[in-house]
Amino acid sequence: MKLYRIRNGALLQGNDNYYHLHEDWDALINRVGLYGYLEQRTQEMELIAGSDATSLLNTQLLAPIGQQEVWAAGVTYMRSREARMEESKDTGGADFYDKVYEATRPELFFKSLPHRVSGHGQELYIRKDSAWNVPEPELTLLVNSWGQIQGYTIGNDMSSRSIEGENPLYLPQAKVYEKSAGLGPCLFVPERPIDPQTIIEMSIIRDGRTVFHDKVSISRMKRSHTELVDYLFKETDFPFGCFLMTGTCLVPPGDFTLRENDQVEIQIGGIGKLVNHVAFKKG
Ligand code: DO4
Ligand code: MG
Repeated sequence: MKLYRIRNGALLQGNDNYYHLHEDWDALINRVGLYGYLEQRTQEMELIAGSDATSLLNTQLLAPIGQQEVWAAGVTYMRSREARMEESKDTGGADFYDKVYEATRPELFFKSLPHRVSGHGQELYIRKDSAWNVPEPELTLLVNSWGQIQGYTIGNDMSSRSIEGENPLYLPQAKVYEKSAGLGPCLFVPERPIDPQTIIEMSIIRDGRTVFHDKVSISRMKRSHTELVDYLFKETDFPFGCFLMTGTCLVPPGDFTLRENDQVEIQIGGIGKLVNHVAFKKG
């Protein structure tokens, strides 16, 4: 099942039918047994026409987030470990990435408050004080207050590799700034955990041309989703639940940096496609 956040509630898509739920988003998504609840709602609710659903999605779609914090895991794939070691080798930071890839405790960092998140079709920013900027396509978990994974969405962990590479202590500035996190287009709420063979794919389009394209299976991740969630919830409460980005495996070549007006398209099997265009913060 897919759940879209729209201005006036939520749009539920199940078995190719659409239902308009007039419910508070935070209460709706932060529940035990979200799949079962949505399935029950499809029995009770009246269907809405496909054309009405399309028009709601075209005009009222929001990022699928209410009051949840967004967290992220890092160096969960070998490709990220290698890229990070390369970018920080001249400044002596490389060892940290190698160690965290092997360590029992994962790298988890705070990524975003809800107001800095962009949804499908909205802008994402690159920093003006950074010369090397990349998108990071990441399967993102929706976790309820009880630490249970209830759904999945597509995340873009926008990053400044020059700032992070200069010194690992600059990580928060490389990762957290206005419009540095993309989430959407919907929450995918399956009956069972997502298929490990699921493919994540990214294209970057510049002036109508594809300048980067690659794809990978999420089965290449070193850690399990539950392991990441268990660490995140060890000493931290999430009254509204939270989102957890699970790390990137798709890294453009070292000489690639994002430019204004680039279009970033991230696709994950079962969820859909998240499209954002790149801009600078105004002012
Ligand atoms: O350690 C830096 C960040 C890593 C990250 O964001 C990733 O691997 O996706
Ligand atoms: Mg990342």
